[in-house]
Amino acid sequence: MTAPTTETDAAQAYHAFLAALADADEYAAVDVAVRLLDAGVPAERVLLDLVAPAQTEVGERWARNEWSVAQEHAATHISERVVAAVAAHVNPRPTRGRVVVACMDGEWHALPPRLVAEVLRLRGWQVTFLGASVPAAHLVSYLHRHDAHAVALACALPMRLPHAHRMIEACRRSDVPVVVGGRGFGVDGRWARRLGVAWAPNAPAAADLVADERALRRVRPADLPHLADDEYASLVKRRGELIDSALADLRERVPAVNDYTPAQLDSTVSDLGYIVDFLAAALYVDDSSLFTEFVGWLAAILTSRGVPAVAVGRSLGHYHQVLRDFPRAARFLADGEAEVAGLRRDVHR
Ligand code: B12
Repeated sequence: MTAPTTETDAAQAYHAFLAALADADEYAAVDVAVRLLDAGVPAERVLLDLVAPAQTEVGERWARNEWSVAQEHAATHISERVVAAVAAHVNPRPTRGRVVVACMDGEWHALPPRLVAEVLRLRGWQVTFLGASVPAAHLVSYLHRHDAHAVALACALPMRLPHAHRMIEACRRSDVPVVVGGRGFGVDGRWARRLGVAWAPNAPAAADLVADERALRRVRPADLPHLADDEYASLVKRRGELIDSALADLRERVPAVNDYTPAQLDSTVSDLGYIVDFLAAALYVDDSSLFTEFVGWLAAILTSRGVPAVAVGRSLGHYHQVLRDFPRAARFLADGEAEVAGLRRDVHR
């Protein structure tokens, strides 16, 4: 391959990389990355301009039901191999303090923070990457045993925000400054601000923040006075009962549900659970847009798999009825129902 000195070369490399992911050809994918490095492209750019956008595209293809879960898993595995190959190719020696990078408890999207970890390493930090789903107690005991300059915590799913907050607080109690990132905090980091923690939109910004300890510590406290209404806590307590009643309601109103295969039933129960979990997270940060964004996403995912958006609207309506004495939850559910109704209008236009 020729040196990617022009935009066209970079675009060609990206297409070759995506094609390698689509063919589950790890050798071709590693070749594309290594050739870019050999042509003088900085490792950081290979990670952020090749691997990161390709992974986002993998997600889009899965969401549109063009790629199966198996294809997504294969592609992600290859991207992980490529990140390891890039890291081994450059392999800088640390000259700065230790930064611990970890995923929140229950968070399995380890590749995005792995990219952040590699960028920090490239910039001279000694990085300990703890990977997916790290329980808060284990993270804290690790921080106590190792002198960390900072901890970087990743969250890809907004429904994990209440857990994220507990984890951030646990790190704070150990007096280690925290930076967070990932799609779970919102595209503009607005939910990180609500939780009172420094946020970075991408790996380079995270590296800049980590290098500026005063900025890292200069954050406004969490802003969660609404939690006093107990809606979040009650919803979490009633999770199982809510899902059971929503399923019973679906069985009664949509007879086809009674003929679902065990796998279809499983994903229906998961979706009913996601609705409760995203609603709980929205209540936690007191932001209806967290819930409506999720509803739009869920409707799109189901529609691309042949399930009409009206099914989501029906379950939202059920939860709305059951939770009518919870003013904030009822308002968020009404917003969600309006979102689904808007999507249906768009489809029929
Ligand atoms: C691969 C993948 C998985 C893999 C992860 C494997 C792994 N080793 O990482 C597996 C199969 C485990 C998975 C599972 C699920 N996934 Co998934 N996944 C993805 C996918 C396709 C790619 C993730 C990725 O690597 N992105 C590339 C990175 C580079 O992008 P990025 O997140 O924007 O990262 C940049 C910034 O956000 C920031 N950043 C990111 N992390 C951090 C951390 C710190 C500390 C900082 C400072 C900055 C920072 O810097 C990065 C680079 O500059 C995404 C699609 C997507 N758009 O990301 C879906 C996606 C995130 N997954 C999704 C879903 C729904 C799920 C599941 C719920 C699916 C299911 N039904 O089971 C589960 C949940 C599992 C869990 N509890 O965590 C949805 C989330 C939608 C939503 N409404 O929130 C997405 C968006 C797919 C989609 N298009 O719908 N997934």
